Amino acid sequence: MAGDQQAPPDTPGAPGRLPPGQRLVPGWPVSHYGPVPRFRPERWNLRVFGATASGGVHEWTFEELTALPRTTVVADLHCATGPTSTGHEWYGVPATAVLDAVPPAPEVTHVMAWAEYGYSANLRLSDFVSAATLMATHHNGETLTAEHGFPLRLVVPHLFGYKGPKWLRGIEYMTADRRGFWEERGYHNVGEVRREQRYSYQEADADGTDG
Ligand SMILES: Nc1nc2c(c(=O)[nH]1)N[C@H]1C(S)=C(S)[C@@H](COP(=O)(O)O)O[C@H]1N2
Ligand SMILES: [Mo]
Repeated sequence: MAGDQQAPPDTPGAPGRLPPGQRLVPGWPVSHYGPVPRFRPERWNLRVFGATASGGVHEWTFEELTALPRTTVVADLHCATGPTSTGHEWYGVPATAVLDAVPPAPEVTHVMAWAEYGYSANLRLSDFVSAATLMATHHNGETLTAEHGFPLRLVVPHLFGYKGPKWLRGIEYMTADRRGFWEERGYHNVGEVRREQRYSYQEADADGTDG
């Protein structure tokens, strides 16, 4: 690992451009709660459910998912506890492709992103449809590794890392907000990096997002 390597100044997340309160860490640490799930292609699906416009549930197998539009996003990864890793080129399905394929009911305001073992993260619909939000299958030109979320991981570059579930399995359309896994355990309901929204005790200052 290139421990003392510094990104050039014009690279997103280079030291000069680190968001407030973040520190650059070498390489790409692995950080999550619980075990790393095993991918079983015959059982795997991505499920879109909740307040869909049709009222139905939509499921993609992994093969079907790879037929959706693809995009590349370069972004840094900011953990709410401080570490930032840089140089991530994500490739995968833009979140907007989910909305196009499975339209939400007009009342939908939030989504819950679900992962294996019940991990979840709630997002405002506006964060989910942000142009840089994607469901990544690849990182720096290679298939995601198991510990970084293979086969599918949500990436929401402007939000802290806990808003991007690794081992993504579901998108639930919601007509009201509901807290996800870390949001129920003291982390900020919104999680915007730029505004340093790390912990739930800060929420009184966040515009109307009190849980
Ligand atoms: N399923 C799942 N996804 C998760 C987490 C987790 O505990 N479970 N942790 C999140 C947190 S807090 C961070 S900072 C990033 C870390 O991603 P990395 O291990 O690829 O660096 O994963 C996020 N996605
Ligand atoms: Mo994190």
